[in-house]
Amino acid sequence: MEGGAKSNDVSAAPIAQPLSEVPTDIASNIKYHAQYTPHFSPFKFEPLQAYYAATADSVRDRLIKQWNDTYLHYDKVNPKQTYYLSMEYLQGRALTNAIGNLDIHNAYADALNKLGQQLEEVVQQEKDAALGNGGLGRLASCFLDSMATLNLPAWGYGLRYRYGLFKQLITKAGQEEVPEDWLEKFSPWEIVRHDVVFPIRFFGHVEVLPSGSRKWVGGEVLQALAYDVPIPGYRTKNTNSLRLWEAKASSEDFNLFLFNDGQYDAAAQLHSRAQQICAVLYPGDATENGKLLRLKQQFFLCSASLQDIIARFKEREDGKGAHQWSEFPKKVAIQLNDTHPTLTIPELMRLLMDDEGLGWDESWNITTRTIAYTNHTVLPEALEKWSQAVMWKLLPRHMEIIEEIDKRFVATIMSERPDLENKMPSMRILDHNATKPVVHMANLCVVSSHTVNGVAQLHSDILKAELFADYVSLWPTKFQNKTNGITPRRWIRFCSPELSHIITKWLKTDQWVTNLELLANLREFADNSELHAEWESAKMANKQRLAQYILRVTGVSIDPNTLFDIQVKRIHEYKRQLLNILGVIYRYKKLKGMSPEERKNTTPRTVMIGGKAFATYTNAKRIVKLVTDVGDVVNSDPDVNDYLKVVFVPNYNVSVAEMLIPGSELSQHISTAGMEASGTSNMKFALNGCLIIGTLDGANVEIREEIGEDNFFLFGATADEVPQLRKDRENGLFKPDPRFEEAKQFIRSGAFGTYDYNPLLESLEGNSGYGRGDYFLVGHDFPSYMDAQARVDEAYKDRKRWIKMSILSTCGSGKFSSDRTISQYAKEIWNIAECRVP
Ligand code: T68
Repeated sequence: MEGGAKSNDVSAAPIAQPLSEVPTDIASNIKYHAQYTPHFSPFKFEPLQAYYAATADSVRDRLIKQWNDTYLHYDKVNPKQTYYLSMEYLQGRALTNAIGNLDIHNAYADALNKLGQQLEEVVQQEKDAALGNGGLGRLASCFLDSMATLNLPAWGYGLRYRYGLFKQLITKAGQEEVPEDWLEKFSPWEIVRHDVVFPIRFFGHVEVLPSGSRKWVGGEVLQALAYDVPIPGYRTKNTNSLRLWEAKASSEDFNLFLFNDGQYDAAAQLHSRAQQICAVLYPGDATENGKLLRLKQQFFLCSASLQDIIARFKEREDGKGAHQWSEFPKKVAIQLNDTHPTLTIPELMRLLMDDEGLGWDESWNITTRTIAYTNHTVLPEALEKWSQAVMWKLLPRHMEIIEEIDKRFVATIMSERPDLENKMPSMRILDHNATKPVVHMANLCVVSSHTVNGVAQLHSDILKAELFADYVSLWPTKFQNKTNGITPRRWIRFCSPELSHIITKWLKTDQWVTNLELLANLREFADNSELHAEWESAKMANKQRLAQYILRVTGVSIDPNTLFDIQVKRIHEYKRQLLNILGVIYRYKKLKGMSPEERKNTTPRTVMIGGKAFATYTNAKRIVKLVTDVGDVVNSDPDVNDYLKVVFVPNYNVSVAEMLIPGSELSQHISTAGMEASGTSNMKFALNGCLIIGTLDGANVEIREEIGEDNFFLFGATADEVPQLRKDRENGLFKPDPRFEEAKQFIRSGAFGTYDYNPLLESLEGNSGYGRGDYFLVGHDFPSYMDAQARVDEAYKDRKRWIKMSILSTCGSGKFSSDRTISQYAKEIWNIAECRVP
């Protein structure tokens, strides 16, 4: 489309409803929606109605205006655009973020007041959009925020799961999972695009046409229908899109004959198979589940997104005459968020060759210049491998293409680098020798992408030295690092307005919200007693708010005058929540043995642990149970109550994080070195002036560099030492610290109830084996962990020192803005530039 609006375009027509920022006008707009957008009865105006029927709809009006302007502008300028493909987005709530980004927070608060409602209460009505498992999904959402804020022409693509990540209930039995029905009523933030529908084929076979070209036919064909979610940038008109696909069957697939014959299920078979595709989010983090369905989901995302991208490319280029395929990589950058959307590679090849008639070489050239891949893990069990047999059945044409990519890759190596021949088994995409041959998705990504990146410096170094070492000698410039980041809007500006105002006051500007490096300028006030007082009182307000929340959701009363010590993340053995709770158990035992006078010299702590365990990950669930059992005993023990409380925070999600992080003083990022690719909550805590106790793992390394080693409580083995320590252990050379033995013995003694903790404790015993032999080195790191905790206790007693360290944590967090990360992707991988809506 050339030069903006088409003749039949109504988007630019004047609208009667002005998008005013005057509270009385906003209130009237809210009332208008309460009456004329009838989701609920207009005669009741309670927080739920105020949220759904009015505020979100009213805010959405504004977003839609900006959204249309953005789309038209990108259409007109036709810049190179990035498409971020991810199976997961952990968006959380949208309302606070939208009115914050649009800079109309106060106006909406006032308007709601006029209608007898409190904005704080209204925003709580929104359910989290939890279309992700953890860090990888939340990163994708932070990236969308930064791409819009930086005015980058970039879209996210994902799936519209009916049920997102499960809701976690904590009962006597431990964790229980129930479906999280985020669409129970509806989401006011999505707009269905009935005109954006693409066919998606599964199964079938390959036909050779008389011309010699090949065509994928038969099987079953479903429809992908687009739902768009607006992604507003901060204080900019640019409003990008997150396009989520939903699977549908068409009306022709409904068999009226069978239905009339009373065979109701058979009549709607394809409809029910379509529903399954987007029914649930894959339970991620290293599990083996619902293989075929997961593969269908992945292909669904890849095929729908590519058809959409190609259609847009053609439309924009044809406006300039006719499209040239050689232009495609100059207009389109595709980023694969881990290997989950790998099928983008053979699908793009197929669309170019079989539908567009291009040859192999040209298609390969276009594909490899378009696609880049981000790796998020080195855990072997999380590296995707798909059964070749399953792939041949579901995607026969794609398997032909993958075979050809593999064959050509092998041929190139043999002719150009015969020295790498013995590396072929680990470098090849297909393994033919195994009894159950698989496709190595990470290898397919490395071979077919122009750039591969890790998510923190240490992780990227490990990728180059280990997982992808053989490819590095082949393509030394293909590998990059892009240290993760977080959006400062959601993760401080909106979740901690108190601290944000103080920062703005002392920096005399609020520019830091989009230029986080400016936080470094606070350093000159790090000893200023006035700043200290303000800082401490903001932290205290956040702690009080958190204490009220904990009381409400757990019934446990915690004292804001104690040290708030938090570990929140998915429950996994490598993240070592077990190390944390063993430390707590040891602390409890020591407190019990002290006189009341001695106890008074200790630093009182409230330890909060939260996170979801994958439903069939038994040891992770045992850890949840242990934390709750320890909490029950400790919290009802009057001897220690003033000095220690232990809380399991249920149903950890984005909104809960927004409550916890601002109220934290110490947070634990204590994974076995080399196993956490980056971590991103460490950045959120540090930004909010929370000190970190941690290992030299993932982004911890860079955070410590930035905020200074004196302000970081370091312990534990380094990534280099880990392999040797495991070997030593196998050779019986490990000597456990008596404190570690004492803590385990205390659990065995039954101090925390009758639940059978032996299997969990056994994972720490023995000499070798995954799940045994203390693979995660809890025992090895325990003494240095306890020593680091003792340093924390001492530091906390010195209020002045602690507050200074807290301020310095915030000052040193400038690097960890996702704006920085995204600028680097834009320059160094995507080659895209700002395209600001005037
Ligand atoms: C996380 N990965 C990394 N994976 O663990 C974390 N896995 O260190 C890093 O900071 C973050 O990615 C962002 O880079 C995940 O969250 C998954 O959730 C996942 C999902 C499906 C399959 C496998």
